[in-house]
This record gives sequence, structure tokens and C-alpha cells, in this order.
Amino acid sequence: MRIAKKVIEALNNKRPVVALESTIISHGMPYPRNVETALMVEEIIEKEGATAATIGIIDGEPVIGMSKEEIEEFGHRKNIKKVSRKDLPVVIAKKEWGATTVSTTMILAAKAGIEVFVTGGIGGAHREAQKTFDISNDLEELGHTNVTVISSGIKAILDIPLTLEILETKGVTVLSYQSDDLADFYTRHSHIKAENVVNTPKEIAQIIKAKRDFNLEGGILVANPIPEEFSLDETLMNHVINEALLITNKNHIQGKDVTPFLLKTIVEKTGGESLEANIKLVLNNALLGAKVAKELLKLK
Ligand code: PSU
Ligand code: MN
Repeated sequence: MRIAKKVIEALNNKRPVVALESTIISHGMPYPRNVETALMVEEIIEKEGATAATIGIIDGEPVIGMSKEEIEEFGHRKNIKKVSRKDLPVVIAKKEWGATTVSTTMILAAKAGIEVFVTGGIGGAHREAQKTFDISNDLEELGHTNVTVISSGIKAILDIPLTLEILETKGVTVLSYQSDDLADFYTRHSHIKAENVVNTPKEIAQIIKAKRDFNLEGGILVANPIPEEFSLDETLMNHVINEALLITNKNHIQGKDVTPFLLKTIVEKTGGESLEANIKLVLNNALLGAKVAKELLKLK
């Protein structure tokens, strides 16, 4: 593993560090908005006084804290593999470039000693997962890796109640930030009542600490709703998502291609509006993630 100097220094000096994934760059957004967003996310984190560590795999080497040039390269390079836990040994052995999903970013962050990770939305149980068994490895990782994931909830393209049931089975603590209604990525409302509402970064940090102090293995998922002013229209999104799901089925898209294909189709169907919302929610999560990382260190 190559850990950037700024990250090593921050960790050694007990300063806050926030991990970031690279699949959102290579597979989640089009170039050049993906690179712009990734760099803005880092900027927000650093402005808040934390160190940003964007994680990816370059020539088979996991990198914790990619340089700006490497992020730029991730943004437009062709054939970067989307890497979840099962792909990690292959990409390393073959010395390939790999984009880390929520699951592999958690694995590598934990190995580096980073406890807080910011992203957009996690993978989960796709609709009809009862038949297809398409359930993201992200849920498995949240079940046993000690990293807190700051997200905007479970994406509306998924089966949210089913995903929540699986998270419960795996013992994942789910926290809803300042909202009684669990966020669903593009909007603030999934119409599912949040079980645990938290109102401050400090409260989140206290729950992380309690889980760690008690040696309870596994992740914590924070659902931070998209800010009201950037939230998309619920009725429109339901319609767009249903259309996108039909197109995905019609094109026989399967496995790891499903999530990137759905996201891309939704961007097209909303005339780019969903991309704007996606960017805004990630930036908002970056700010919360940096605050949580800071509060967590204060408690230690
Ligand atoms: N959420 C986004 N954009 C993304 C992803 C999630 O807003 O690009 C990526 C994450 O890397 C997540 C992955 O881990 O999609 C889930 O893929 P799958 O459903 O194939 O497990
Ligand atoms: Mn899948």
C-alpha cells in the first residue's frame, strides 16, 4: 500500500483524516465533472481542517491519498476496473488500475487507520434482489469493517426496506442526520421512519466511540439528506427511476454494471439534473464527514 505523506503525517499527529472512494469518479459521474467534484470534495474537507485521502488502485498498488494528477487520470482513463472485495486480489496481482467501491474503500481505509469515509450513496439490495440475489458487497463490508460511512442514504434505485433489513441482520448501525425520514439520495424522503436520529457531528462521534470502546465490529452508516434547495422532485424521480430500471432490464445489464448504468441513464433522463444533485449531496457529505472526524479525535 502507498500512503501519501500528508496522510501519514496526519495519522501520526492524531489529526483528522477522511477517506474518499474512486468508483464515484470513474464510474459514477461523467468527465470532467467527476474530477471537478473529487477535487472540490477534497478542498471542503481540508478547509474544515481535516486531511482528505482519496483511495484507488494504481498499477496494482492501493493508494491512500491520490495526488491531484492521479485523480485527474482516474477521471478519464479508459478501462479502470470497478473493484469490490472479490476483485481486489486480481487487480493487485495483475498490476491493474482499479476504482474502489464503498466496500474496498472501507477495507483500505481501515488498513490505513482511517475511521471516517465520505461518499454519495452506498450500494444495497437492488429491486427484485429476492430473485436476482443482486445485493451489493457494500452491505457485507459494513457488517464487519470498522469504518463510518457518511452518505446520503440508500439510493432510491434500490429496494430500501430490503436493504435496511439486510443492514439490520448484519448489525450495521444506521443513523439519520437531522431527519425523521430516512434520506433516499436524490430526495430527502424515503417515507421510511428513521430509527436513530442524530443532530450533531458530536453525537455521531459519541456513537462511533461507543461502538469501538465496546469492541463491536462493523461499520456505521450515516444518512445525511441532500440539502432542500438541491433536492429533486419526488414524483419526477419515481418516474425516471422506473424508466431507467426498465431500460436496464431491456439491455440485459447485469452484475457490477447495473449501478453505473442506472446512474448514467438517470442523468440522461433528467437532463443532467440528477448529476447536479449528486454533486451537491457529496459536497454536503464532505463537510459533515470532516466535522465527524474532528469530533471523534476530540473524544479520544
Ligand atoms: N453511489 C453513487 N455513485 C457511485 C456509487 C454509489 O452515488 O458511483 C458506487 C459506489 O462505489 C458503490 C457502488 O460502492 O457504486 C455500488 O455498486 P454495486 O451496486 O455494484 O455494489
Ligand atoms: Mn450488484
